[in-house]
Amino acid sequence: MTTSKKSVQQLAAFGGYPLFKAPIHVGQLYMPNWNDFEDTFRGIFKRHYFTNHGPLVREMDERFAKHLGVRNAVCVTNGTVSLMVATQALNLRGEVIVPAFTFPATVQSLCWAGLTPVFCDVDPLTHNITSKLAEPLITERTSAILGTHLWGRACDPDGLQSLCDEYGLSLFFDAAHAIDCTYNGKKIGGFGRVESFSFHATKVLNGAEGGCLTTNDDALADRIRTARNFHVSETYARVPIRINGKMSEAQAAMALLGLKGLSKNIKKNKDLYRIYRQRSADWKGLRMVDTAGGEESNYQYCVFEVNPDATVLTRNQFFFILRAENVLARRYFYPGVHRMKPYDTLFPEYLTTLPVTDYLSSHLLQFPIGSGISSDQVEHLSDLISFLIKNDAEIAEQML
Ligand code: T4K
Repeated sequence: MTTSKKSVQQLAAFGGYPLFKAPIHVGQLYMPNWNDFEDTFRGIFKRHYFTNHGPLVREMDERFAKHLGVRNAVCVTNGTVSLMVATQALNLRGEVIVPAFTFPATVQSLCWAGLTPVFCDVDPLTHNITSKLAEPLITERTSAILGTHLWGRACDPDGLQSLCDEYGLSLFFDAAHAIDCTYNGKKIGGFGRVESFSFHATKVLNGAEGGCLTTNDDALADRIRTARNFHVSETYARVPIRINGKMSEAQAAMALLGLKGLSKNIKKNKDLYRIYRQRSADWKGLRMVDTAGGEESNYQYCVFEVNPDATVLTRNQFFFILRAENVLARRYFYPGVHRMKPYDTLFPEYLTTLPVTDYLSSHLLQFPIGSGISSDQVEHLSDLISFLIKNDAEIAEQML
């Protein structure tokens, strides 16, 4: 049960009762059907086979490749290890151009491989790096560009591919947000040399943890399969170093059920996204970001931009007011990776060269969406936001 706010004093931030009794999260948190889960796990118990490329992992590799329409999918432990394995399989060296407006894993996977990240600013509309922004950063030390399809919106695949072809660079993508998103109507998964997905519990395809590399390059797929494990190798391609990045049977069981429920899950996201879009049409100072850009999307992230010219409430004030009401909105990605340790001291030059990244990281807010919340809850939350916007001056004054 929720009670709508009639006065500013009733806001939980000022001592009132929270709008929601239990916290509501931004994550997808898709739960498979319990009986299906039990059946799948019974199979694991019966086979006494838990890891090292078991039948469920192989099935997930095959099904995910088919689902995306790519030649190879290689499942791994998580989306971070996935990127680390990609750097080894691609045999990169020197510098890699990468956004700072992304989850830290995108950049840190490069550092684990001894590569130097070169931070590129992002486009204010798509929130992604582009060929135009990346080209001036290319030096003789550059070996690759790693783009993130942020919020599932494609990261200039054509422009970046032409640029990489021209300069002889490898292009790969962090597609952690982009399962079932398209570019020019084609599913993300086959762009660049390799794409890296995440099946984290908060993602649209929940493997509890898990990740996957997809590529149409068979030789590269062999190197990825070699790099993801130490002992039981299916392939004997040469890679600089290897890691235990294997997906377990338990993860594959969850991931397969996640794949089964994917379209239902995306439909739910889309329905909730529509409610937010309708309700936010007259929200002065809060603009819903178009994460689909006219393509198919999984609507995994519901992103709003706070416009300081149209409301006196800051992004952080919205964030703390909502937290008090048990709405655990998120400030992805704050701060930009260039402002995190160790990059702020290693590369202080970026503190002044990424204006769009800095703007976005201090003005965006992600609202709850996904299987864990209902349309009623989104309506109640929307009522609350409308109330905050209507009373922004009084609230801001009380927050001083
Ligand atoms: N590249 C990009 C662009 C990424 O966004 C990510 C991960 C990666 C690479 C790396 O992929 P992985 O190595 O993670 O596979 C979350 C996720 O942990 C992370 O996977 C994700 N991106 C990132 C954007 O969000 P947190 O720390 O902000 O959120 P977390 O895990 O606390 O979860 C969000 C909310 O969901 C919480 O309020 C609590 C709730 N929750 C979470 C979990 C895990 C639950 O209720 N149950 C749960 O089991 O990072």
